[in-house]
Amino acid sequence: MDSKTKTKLQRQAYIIRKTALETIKNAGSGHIGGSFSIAEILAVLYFDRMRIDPEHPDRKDRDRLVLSKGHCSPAMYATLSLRGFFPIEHLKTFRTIDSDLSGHVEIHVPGVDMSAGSLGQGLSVALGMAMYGKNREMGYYTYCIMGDGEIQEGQIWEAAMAAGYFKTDHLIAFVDNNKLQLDGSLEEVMSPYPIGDKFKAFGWNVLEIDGNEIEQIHDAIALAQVWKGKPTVIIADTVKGKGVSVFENQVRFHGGKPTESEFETAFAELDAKIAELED
Ligand SMILES: Cc1ncc(C[n+]2csc(CCOP(=O)(O)OP(=O)(O)O)c2C)c(N)n1
Repeated sequence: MDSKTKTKLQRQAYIIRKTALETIKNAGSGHIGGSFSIAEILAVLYFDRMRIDPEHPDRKDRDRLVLSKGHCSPAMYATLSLRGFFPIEHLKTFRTIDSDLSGHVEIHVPGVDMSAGSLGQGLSVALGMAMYGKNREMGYYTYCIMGDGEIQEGQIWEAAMAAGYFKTDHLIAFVDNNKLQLDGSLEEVMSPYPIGDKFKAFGWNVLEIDGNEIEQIHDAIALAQVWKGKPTVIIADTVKGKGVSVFENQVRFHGGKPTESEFETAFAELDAKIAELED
């Protein structure tokens, strides 16, 4: 990857964070930590690797993405609006009663391939989409983003077992390994580690990367796309709340609301980063 593209995508990740935070501030609620940890993954997917067409969000040969950790809708909706699926203005309706932009991702929104919010279900759905495409040789890839806390759910492992058994290449899953869940660290609550060995045991290719590093995300996806006969899981080591000093690694910002001064600090830091990454 050339350095210009890398800087462009890094900047895009920070624009996603800023747009997500504006959306959350306007609504008065929304999940910051897990939205911020996946900003680079979304930037690389939606602004580089995915075959998508915002003018025709339902075209049959598009790549699909299931945001299984559906509470991270602020990042997803920011990404989709910035990519042109719907007007950025529409984000102002987030979490209002008549809006399609609810607190967890909804399939009615252009660009969203699956509703999610009840954790643990997304990998099963992504597997179904991937098998459909593979059996019909449609050539598209299906991506799934899961939380590291989310993989405590049993249904994930049923899907993992089936995906390995059916040799479902074209299925590329991410585990957003930000090490925190709703009310503490994974180690304190119920450790799923070592995650890679568990997926390997079910017949997956396993890649472990720094999930806030653009180039590593890009290269892992490119590698996963050429592997045949196995699904791939990319275990993305990330920081919850990444990019803003007051949010990083703070369990309070899983879903908690910042104070006015924390919002101010956050926007100042995000603006500085976006300016620093300017062409
Ligand atoms: C089945 C289910 N149980 C509980 C919840 C409430 N919940 C929302 S987010 C969350 C924590 C998820 O942790 P993780 O997957 O690590 O998410 P992240 O840190 O990336 O935000 C929980 C328990 C839920 N949405 N679904």
